[in-house]
Amino acid sequence: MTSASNEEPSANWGECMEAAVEIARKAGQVIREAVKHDKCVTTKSSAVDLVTETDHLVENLIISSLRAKYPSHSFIGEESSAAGEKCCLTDNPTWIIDPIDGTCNFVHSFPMVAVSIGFAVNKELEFGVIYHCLEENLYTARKGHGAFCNGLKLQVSKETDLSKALILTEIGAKRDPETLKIFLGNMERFLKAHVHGIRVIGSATLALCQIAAGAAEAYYQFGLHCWDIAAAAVIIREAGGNVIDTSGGPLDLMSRRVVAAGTQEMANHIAQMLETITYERDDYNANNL
Ligand code: LIP
Repeated sequence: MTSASNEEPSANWGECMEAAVEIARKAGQVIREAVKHDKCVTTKSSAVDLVTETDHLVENLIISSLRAKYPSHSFIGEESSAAGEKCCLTDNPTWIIDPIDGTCNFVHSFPMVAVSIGFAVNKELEFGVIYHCLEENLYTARKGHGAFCNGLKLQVSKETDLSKALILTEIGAKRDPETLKIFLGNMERFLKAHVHGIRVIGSATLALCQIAAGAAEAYYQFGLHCWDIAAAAVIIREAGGNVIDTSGGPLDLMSRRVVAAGTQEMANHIAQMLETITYERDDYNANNL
């Protein structure tokens, strides 16, 4: 079956996913070695939005390796975007890469650190690979082919009752008083609804993988990026789950916000209780240059 806007047959995506797995494992080796040593840390959008030389090294390793195999494809990378490269999704086959998700964890040698590689064609997510490199857990999913962790099939939680839910979230990089007030207000609303608990693990991709694995019922966040969501969205959907916008509508990959849950009912519960924190879209620059 040929895809609508470009000539490559979608059957190629299986081969592309194998290439993503291979380079994610190589990137994981680099991170496992680097985590043992002192890190040269700088900041980006805020004092808590950290980046290290290893983030740049790993992103260059992943993009140069994939670009050599697929020169006609497009690439969106966290650090290339931070350096000013356009971040926009076209119909062209596009790789969406977070070289080190959980950079703050990496800086502290806290084990929730992952490599995330998503792939989209015609703006449709086709597959996702997330490698929890410090624990050597490989999460993979391809549209229509199911989701797996180290080859074992993943299944989301089927819980629909909010008062039986374990929820994950992240604070993001904005820590101004207004943002903190809304963030803590959202958490308070769920705690008052007697959810079983709320967890913050410092890695959006690995938190989302817990939803795919059925280890928690829901995840919500404002302030994450398309490279935090792309791969995980395919993995959760192929594990039987739902990934939507915080308004309850369809996911907008560039909107910097997401709700993911095992069931549609749980996703709707979460969305209805959230007060929005606004962030500039990832494709803001692309649309305004
Ligand atoms: C991190 C996300 C986390 C978010 C952080 C940061 P990074 O990604 O995983 O959810 O709270 O602000 O965006 O920067 O480590 O790739």
